[in-house]
Amino acid sequence: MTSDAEPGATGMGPLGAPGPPGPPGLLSAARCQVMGVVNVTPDSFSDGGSWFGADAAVARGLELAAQGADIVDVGGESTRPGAQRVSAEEELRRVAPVISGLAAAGVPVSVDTMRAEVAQAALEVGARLVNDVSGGLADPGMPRLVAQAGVPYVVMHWRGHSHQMEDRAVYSDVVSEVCEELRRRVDAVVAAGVAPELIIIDPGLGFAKLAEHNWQLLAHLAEISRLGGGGPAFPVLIGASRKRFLGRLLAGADGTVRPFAGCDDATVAVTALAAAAGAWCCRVHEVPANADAVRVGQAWREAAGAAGGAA
Ligand code: PMM
Repeated sequence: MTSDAEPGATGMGPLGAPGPPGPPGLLSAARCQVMGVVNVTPDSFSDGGSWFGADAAVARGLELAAQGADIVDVGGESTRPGAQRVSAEEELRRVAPVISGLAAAGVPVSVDTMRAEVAQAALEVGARLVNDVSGGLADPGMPRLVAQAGVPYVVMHWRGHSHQMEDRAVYSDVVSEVCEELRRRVDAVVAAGVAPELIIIDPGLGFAKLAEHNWQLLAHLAEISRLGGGGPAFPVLIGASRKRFLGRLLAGADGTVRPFAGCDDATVAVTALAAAAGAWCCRVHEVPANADAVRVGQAWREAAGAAGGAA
């Protein structure tokens, strides 16, 4: 079951502290990182339309960084269930000025894209990490591009584009199937030249997953970090923020799903638990309370004597 690819970090945090493992350089840290989200889209699930203009998006990214985001994730294409794709030109038109504005201000930026063409242009204007929700499946040119650029690469579990993913949320054992499918993606991107120590894995909460699948994955981060085998831990990124499974958990007595804006406290609870379990990063829409939560998770982890990755 173990992937041939071995991440560079083998258990201890990159600073030798009992933090989660992480890729070297810019993103190394002794505690779980906070990734603040800026969706430059008119139609993303929770914040679509809020930061659609470049100026508003840059201002929001600066605000998230000032509130404690370690990384700001900029995306120009909605991945909510049922969303239609936009052209690469439109995606780039949305994200490029935002990434260059934030990078010029010294903010570490990741680009949330499935397209190599967009990732390349984003890296040229200052992005320092590629967040690919398709794990290299949507654009076969992506792993090669990331390998050449030598930047950290988020490989997320994915079973198809937004219009297909609801039908594909079928598992007999979600944890082992996600681990196995992620392992195949990790092997493929390593074969394309990506350095294992620059790979971050992500179980892809809400992407071809029902609520019960998301909870199972969250409860098994250690297994996911090791891709279901006994090998070393990869850093794990968790994107639970404002997702519908939280709204369902918090549904009213009449069954009405809690709207996304009412799910920020539950997001913070997931962040604390994920950080305590050794997640490397949590991707969130609202930063301040999550920045506190990763510190709570880290203190908990240290008091429990945990060292290294998800455990
Ligand atoms: N979720 C969304 C977008 N990008 N990236 C990663 N790595 N992991 C995720 O779970 C993830 C992502 C969708 O969320 P949004 O549209 O509400 O921001």
